[in-house]
Amino acid sequence: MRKIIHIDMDAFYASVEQRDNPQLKGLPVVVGAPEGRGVVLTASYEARKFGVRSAMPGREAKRLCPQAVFVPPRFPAYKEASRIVREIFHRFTDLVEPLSLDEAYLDVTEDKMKIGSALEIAKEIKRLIREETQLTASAGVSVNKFVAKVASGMQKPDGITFIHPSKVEAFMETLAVRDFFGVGKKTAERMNELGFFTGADLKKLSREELVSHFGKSGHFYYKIVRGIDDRPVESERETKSVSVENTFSEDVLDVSALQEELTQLAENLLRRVEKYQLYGRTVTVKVKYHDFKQVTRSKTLPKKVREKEILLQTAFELLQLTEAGQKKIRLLGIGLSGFEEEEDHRKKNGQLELF
Ligand code: TTP
Ligand code: MG
Repeated sequence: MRKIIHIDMDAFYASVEQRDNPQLKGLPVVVGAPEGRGVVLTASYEARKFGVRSAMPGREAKRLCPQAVFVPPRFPAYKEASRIVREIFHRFTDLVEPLSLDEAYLDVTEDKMKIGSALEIAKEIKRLIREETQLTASAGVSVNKFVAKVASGMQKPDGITFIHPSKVEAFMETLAVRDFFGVGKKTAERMNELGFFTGADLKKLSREELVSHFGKSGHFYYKIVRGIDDRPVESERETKSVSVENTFSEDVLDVSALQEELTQLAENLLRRVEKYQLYGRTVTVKVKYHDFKQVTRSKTLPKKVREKEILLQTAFELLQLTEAGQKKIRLLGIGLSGFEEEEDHRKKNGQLELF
């Protein structure tokens, strides 16, 4: 039996703004612009009372809550808070999987401090986060990622929710499908239309029925409604590469169409790289031809790749080293690896701070 914690900072960007500008404390704060085409990145809990939500147009937020204080985002401040929080996690375990700047899974089945109780560890982490960043986080504690993640959202803000191993299956039965993490709004609506409202409803279906209704995800639903989620917590250090790929609906010969696709893929890749803060020096292009033969071409650059132009230029060069244009292609992928230097850099930073 594993011990998994999911931690998620409360109203993260807005809380950092309230911390750094005490005049904002207790006020409805919206991170984002009130006009133009901008969207709300997040809102303080005071602003949420008025219905303001992430991803909503700024103008709508302004209409719902005219007295809200709008502030532009300050990403360096959020990254710094995130770095401190991650450093706290690593005092307890190296099995830390960040999902974004403000949330992570931790596997504390074996914890470095020999505390033993996952609930106690989560309490201690929350206390340290508050002490060292003046921010609050919510935690979910259970036996797998799925339940821990759902649990962390149940008593926000500043909450802690423990789902005891013996209660996991019952927890999944009563959970509404719209609260299933990973089930989008559309799928949840479809489930409701079919008469499935809770985990217990889904549990009545066979694996085959779930797959016929929901495709591949059916396999996951089959297990999760029984409280089973074996996905490991994958730590950053184990991440050897970040990649994205796409299979064309029809095989492609035209090089400019391939370049167009690479451009799209490069944008998606950089979004991921940014999200996980994993900058690598090695660019890889993967090509699968119409006959399913596959080749990869790689190039290691002198510096970590951060800019789209450099990534694309390298990817185009690598594409030329394949049979693109001569042989039809069914799949195109692009990846980044070689993060070691960045890790060293992090270690060095850590040492500098110690002295
Ligand atoms: P979340 O954890 O989803 O939200 P939150 O931390 O603001 O609030 P909660 O207490 O409900 O966890 O996202 C973390 C940060 O990511 C959030 O502060 C801002 C950013 N973000 C966006 O920029 N756009 C989005 O659509 C969402 C959902 C978040
Ligand atoms: Mg959050």
